[in-house]
Amino acid sequence: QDLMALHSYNPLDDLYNHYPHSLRNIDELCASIVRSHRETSQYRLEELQALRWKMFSREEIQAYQSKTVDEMWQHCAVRLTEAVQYVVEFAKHIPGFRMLSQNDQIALLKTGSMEVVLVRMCRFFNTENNTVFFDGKFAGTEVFKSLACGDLIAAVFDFAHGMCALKLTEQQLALFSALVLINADRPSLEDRVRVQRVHRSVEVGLTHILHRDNHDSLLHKLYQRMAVLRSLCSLHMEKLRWFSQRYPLTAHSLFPPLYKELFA
Ligand code: CLR
Repeated sequence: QDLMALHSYNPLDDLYNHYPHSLRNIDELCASIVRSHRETSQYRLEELQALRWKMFSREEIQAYQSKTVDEMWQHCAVRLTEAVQYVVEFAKHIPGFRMLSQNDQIALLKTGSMEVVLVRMCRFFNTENNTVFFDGKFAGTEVFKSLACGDLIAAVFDFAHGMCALKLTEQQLALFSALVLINADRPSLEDRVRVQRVHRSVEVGLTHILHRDNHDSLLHKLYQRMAVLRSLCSLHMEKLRWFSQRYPLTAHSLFPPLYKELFA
């Protein structure tokens, strides 16, 4: 009985014992996560590469800068919410995610979806001129001036820069995103053990991919990035609280429902 339980616990644990069937499971797990990432990533890398030098003109930048604080917040909240919706789709196709209770799926998305959006941001970032793809063109930090949270924007751009420096492949990025999302330390989880189990299998998958790519040393750096992500997201929440206090009406009636549901 116990042995059966142990065996069904997690076949991926056997990876480094070279059980052929577990290797196949890992490959399948990685393949599903990579497929899900690809199908929900909005733009292919080649497309973004081709758009790389499409920048906002001085007039367009000025138009963003002359928006009021609440207009610009609302605008960004809409953009962020779109990005979050793709992350929700991504999550649904991570093997094991749908098996979690609805409560736990929501708990993971509540704290993790913004982190995954920020991880994904590196695909949309041009390190040569520190710009991010936003509203169809590449935007520098000055475009976000009217949000009145320069420290958050600077930290987010910094993070994107650091992620780009790791030069992750799409597969590595897919597995890392899944690892960030399936985190057993999130508050208000019902079944931590089950989340931990899914987390472990994704971790084995990422380790496997990094090993195959001869990049084992990346794992440590990725764990460091996860700590930075956590602090960025609490800064985002702090700004959101500040904003909701100053502009309760916009926050209450003009923010997308999903944005409110996840972050408020
Ligand atoms: C991230 C990767 C997604 C596509 C995407 C959509 C919206 C972008 C986001 C990316 C990066 C961060 C972003 C956001 C819109 C506004 C936000 C540029 C590229 C900036 C940092 C402003 C945040 C403002 C909050 C404080 C409301 O697949």
